[in-house]
Amino acid sequence: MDTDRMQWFREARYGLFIHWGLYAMLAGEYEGRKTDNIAEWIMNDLDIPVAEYEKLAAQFNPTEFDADAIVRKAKDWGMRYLVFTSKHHEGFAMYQSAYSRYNVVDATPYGRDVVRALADACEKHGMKLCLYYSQAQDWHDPNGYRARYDNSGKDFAKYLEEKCIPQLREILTEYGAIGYIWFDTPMEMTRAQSERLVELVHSLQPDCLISGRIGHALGDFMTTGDNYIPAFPVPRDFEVPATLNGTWGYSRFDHNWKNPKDIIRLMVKIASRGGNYLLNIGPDALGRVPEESAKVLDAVGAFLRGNGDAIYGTRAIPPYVYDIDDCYFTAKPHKLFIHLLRPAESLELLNIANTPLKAYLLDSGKPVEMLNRVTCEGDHSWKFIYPGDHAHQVDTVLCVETQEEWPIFEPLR
Ligand code: FHN
Repeated sequence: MDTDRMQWFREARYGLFIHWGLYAMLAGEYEGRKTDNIAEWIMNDLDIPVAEYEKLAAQFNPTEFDADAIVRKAKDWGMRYLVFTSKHHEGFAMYQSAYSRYNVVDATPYGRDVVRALADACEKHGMKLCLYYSQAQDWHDPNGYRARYDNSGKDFAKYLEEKCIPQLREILTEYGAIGYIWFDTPMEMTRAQSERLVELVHSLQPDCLISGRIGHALGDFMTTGDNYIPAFPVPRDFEVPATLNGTWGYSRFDHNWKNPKDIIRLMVKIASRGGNYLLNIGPDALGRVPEESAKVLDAVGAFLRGNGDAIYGTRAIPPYVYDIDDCYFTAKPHKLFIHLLRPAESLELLNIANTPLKAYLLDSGKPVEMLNRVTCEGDHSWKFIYPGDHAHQVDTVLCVETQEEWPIFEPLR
């Protein structure tokens, strides 16, 4: 894989996903019926007819939406890129499209191009912009695929030629450099069709990456299942798309929020296995970010301000042989970061054969007492004594600078 094109992605490690479309207006309920699935699927799951669902556009007026504030927040939260749903499965474009009037500028009283507002704000604040585009499912277009429906009578090739490809061309030519296109749910697309989209993207923006959900393993990086994290270090680039509660689009019923501790733990696990964490917010009908999301992300942002060096730009390292409760490793050249996600006064690690140069708490730089010895069983042993005031941190990150570039984890003998 071309390393230069991938460089920003590998460094970033943490991105903001934004799911926003007409579904935000229903917020998980249509005509008194609640959906028991993710909120952005409500049109499909409650069988809302196209002619009814599209009426939502005539009321879409998110006067509280502030692209600049969201991008500033994303920076504050420590995110290094932002991914916005330019068109989700519902088929509604959140930018002005010449190929379908079913878009946020031409079909709503709001009349403003949301992708444009985000692109401008990203450019202003130095944030990498990426766009989600649902290339196969389009529940508004008569020839777009629809999960759990009979798609046999559809002319999918026509949909590709007349909507998907022209719209991709628009988002790749009108909004400046795009970090990647996040394709999703390829369904029955053939390999040739997926390849055609890959070629299109690369012909318009050679550096633009492609998500794993293009299908047929043609992505520049692998996309895991939603909220699924690999159990082991992965030898190729990957990203984990994930929710803060149980839905991507806004739902007024879902209050099952993860807490900052959950998120930090997941972030550390994902980084230690070599991946990026793409964490979602779902603004409501007025364009407001749910307060609960912001609160959690604020706390994670505070953690990253002190400990970001142990996440950004880290690389997957070989598995460590012992299972130490709540302990994970991340690394970059000559630095091994030891994350301990529980209170402790001390920690002993066996079978690390590096030559340590110094050990300190990452957030404060405070030196940590370290005993480096060989046990009578013949194993290397590192023992750390934590300063008392760090006993109750969510994640106490120790940095051990080592003479060798990468950790030397010894096998069991
Ligand atoms: O169907 C979508 C879903 O609505 C959401 O966009 C997620 C994000 O990864 N992707 C699909 C399901 O995997």
